[in-house]
Amino acid sequence: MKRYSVFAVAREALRHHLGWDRAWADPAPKPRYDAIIVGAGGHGLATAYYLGRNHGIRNVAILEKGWLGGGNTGRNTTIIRSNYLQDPSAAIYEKSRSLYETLSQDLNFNVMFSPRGVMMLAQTQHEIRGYKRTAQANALQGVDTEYIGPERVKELCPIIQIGGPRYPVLGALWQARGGTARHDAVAWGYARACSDMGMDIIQQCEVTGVTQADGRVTGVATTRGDIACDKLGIVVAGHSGVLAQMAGFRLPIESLCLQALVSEPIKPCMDVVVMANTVHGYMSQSDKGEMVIGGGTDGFNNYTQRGSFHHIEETVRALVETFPMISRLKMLRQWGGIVDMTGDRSPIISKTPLGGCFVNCGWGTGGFKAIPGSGWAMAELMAKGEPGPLAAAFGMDRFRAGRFIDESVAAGVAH
Ligand code: FAD
Ligand code: PYC
Repeated sequence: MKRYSVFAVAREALRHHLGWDRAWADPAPKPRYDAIIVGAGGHGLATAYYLGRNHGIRNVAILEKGWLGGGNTGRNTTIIRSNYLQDPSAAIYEKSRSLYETLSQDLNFNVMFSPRGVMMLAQTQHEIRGYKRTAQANALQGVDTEYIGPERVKELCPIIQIGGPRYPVLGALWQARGGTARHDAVAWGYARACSDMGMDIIQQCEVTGVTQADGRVTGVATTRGDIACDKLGIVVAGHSGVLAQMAGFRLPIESLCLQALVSEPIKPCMDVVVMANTVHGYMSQSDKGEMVIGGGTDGFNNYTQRGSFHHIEETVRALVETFPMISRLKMLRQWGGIVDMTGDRSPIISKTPLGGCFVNCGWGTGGFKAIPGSGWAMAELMAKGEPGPLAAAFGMDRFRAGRFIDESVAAGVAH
């Protein structure tokens, strides 16, 4: 595949952009692969990419029932941070954040990583204590965060109303190297790199069954025929329970809808990301100028990708208190995605009771930021058959053993 560069852009500008290659191929499925990944979201594509790049396993298919990046990866509010409390979480999220720093260069695809800084507002005494504790834990973990006071919050984000009527801003947990990236570009960049390594990305191909013999996976049944494989990675977020059932085991996952909305584009007014977890809202400004807004999950399990009106109302009402200027904005679009929630709000990167079958799920409301680190860890698990240091704590056996990795506060999103 031709590399993207300033010279390539100049050359194509001179010939009416007729010389670009397709970013990824559209192959028919082969009868057999060394490894199959189900789900062409960010986590599935990143897993395939690091299987090829780090472990030399390239006879790989990524099967996607819809279009690549059309699940939560293309529906999220793109916040990237690593300010988690527990050591295993800080390790994988910080690995991920650091991979984001050079992802555009690694993939030769501009993922528009923007380390503009993320703040989590403290609006109660309880949050002040919680975020100070997190800042101290992060210092020990080598994650660069700090607790800042309200004046600094106002300086970093002038459109905030510090003295809100119900929930004044008392301070914030600030991560200067957190930020955002373009979500579609992350999926597209990994897809292009996978295709360039000779991997097959097969869209419109739904996995409908998992075949097995003598306790090991042998392949999958799909809407485009049966495909054999030695190893299977299930990376389907909100549909993890469905795939696990096909493979014959159960997962401690609940599927819920999380929704977001964007306003009409306005002039630049906010160059940091703000999460206000007590009032259930978070906001950033996209490069197009839209205010990108999200709230909490629906209060009931479901598989719709729509969301509900009362949540939009609650989110906007809460944010208007902290950002009065958004009351004047028209909202343009709203959508939902099905997030996969575990009880401890931490992911599962694990072997399963079925030999050769591995699962990566449970990223819930917070897995966009984790895509590179999760792909790295899942590829290592699939290649070696055992988890490496990044994934070791995230096995599904922790729910049986009671070794929870409680991140319900760091998850930062109401659920
Ligand atoms: P997905 O992108 O959902 O990919 C899974 C894929 O599997 C889908 O494309 C699906 O079609 C496919 N699939 C399912 N079943 C089958 C089958 N049977 N056969 C074949 N393919 C199948 N995270 C953050 O870090 N920061 C945020 O700001 C943030 N905001 C969010 C806002 C919203 C509104 C939502 C919904 C999520 C948000 N998240 C955020 C969470 C984040 O989006 C997800 O954790 C992450 O994108 C999950 O990626 P994935 O690759 O695991 O899943
Ligand atoms: O995990 O940072 C996060 C997040 C923000 C909005 C949704 N998830």
